[in-house]
Amino acid sequence: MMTINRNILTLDEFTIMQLRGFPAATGELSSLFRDLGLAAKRVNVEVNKAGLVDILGDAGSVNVQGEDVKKLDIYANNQFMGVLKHGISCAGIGSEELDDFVVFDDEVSNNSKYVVQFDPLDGSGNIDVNISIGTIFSVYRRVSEVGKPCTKADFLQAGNRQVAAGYMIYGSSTMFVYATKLGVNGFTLDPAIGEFCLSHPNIKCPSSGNVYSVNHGHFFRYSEGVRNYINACQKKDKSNGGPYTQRYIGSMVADVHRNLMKGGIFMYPGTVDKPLGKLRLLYECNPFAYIIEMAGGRATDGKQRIMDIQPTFLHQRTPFFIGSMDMMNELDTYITGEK
Ligand code: AHM
Ligand code: MG
Repeated sequence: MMTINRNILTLDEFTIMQLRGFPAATGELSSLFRDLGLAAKRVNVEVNKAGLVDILGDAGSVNVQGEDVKKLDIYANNQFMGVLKHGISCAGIGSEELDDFVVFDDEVSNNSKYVVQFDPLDGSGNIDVNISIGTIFSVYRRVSEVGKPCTKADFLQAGNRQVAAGYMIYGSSTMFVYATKLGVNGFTLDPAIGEFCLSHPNIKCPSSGNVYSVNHGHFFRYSEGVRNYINACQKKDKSNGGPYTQRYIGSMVADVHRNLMKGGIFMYPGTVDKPLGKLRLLYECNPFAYIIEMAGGRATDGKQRIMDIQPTFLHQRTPFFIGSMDMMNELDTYITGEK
């Protein structure tokens, strides 16, 4: 008789088991994760063969941010938008690749509880050079009336109203990590069976670490407080938790994933010429802020909690500081000029 290995829990099994503890759960959130997992598997296949087929390279257009769009960005956007549109849980989306929010407006979607915002392929400048990239997503319960098309107000909610958030990393292995108020869990894709399997249960971010991640090339354009903190990182020694190591992949999903697992701090500060930095609040910073807080860390814009910022438009940018609790607290003392 075949024995079933109950040590292995698939994403679906885990999510259904975890969420059925809630009397009000209708299965829509588990269904949403299943849809996102399906899109991620499709994107993973294309990312893995990016060097082989003519899907690699510029699509010859620029996105709404004025950046080159890679073909895989478009492919990933279409996959995520497609599964959400045809699923039963999502009434509309916001995406880095699209000018405006998309209201699905069909009978099933209008009766769905959630809206989702995502960056379908973050760090896509790294595709050509075979470096890890990822997908980032954020889930909100609608504030508009279910049964009708969703509205802009559903998308422009502060991050502290997220119901769930997560990311997929297409790296040396492919992972799907998501957070709900029940905690943060990570699933690794088993390519042999094509399933995400629970591999990193109940992820907690160590309260301190020795990695700092920042683009040093912009050093002289950062504020004095940020420069002072970076200098302090370089001077750390055994007496005060050091020495520190600098790691910056240029792919936020990979940088923040490493720091989440091992402890560390990631910074994308504003600069003299770009005071709001580069990263987008709704589909890059808010989801990671939710995940890190659920794992015991913190995320700010240098002044306030990221998730307390009231968004005003889809592609809004913000300076971003995220990581281990003690390191974030120390950063604060430099930014506020205490040190
Ligand atoms: P993208 O959304 O265009 O891919 O840009 C976001 C990426 C992040 O993953 C990464 O942390 C950052 O851009 C790197 O930017 P820089 O090269 O300016 O340091
Ligand atoms: Mg991005």
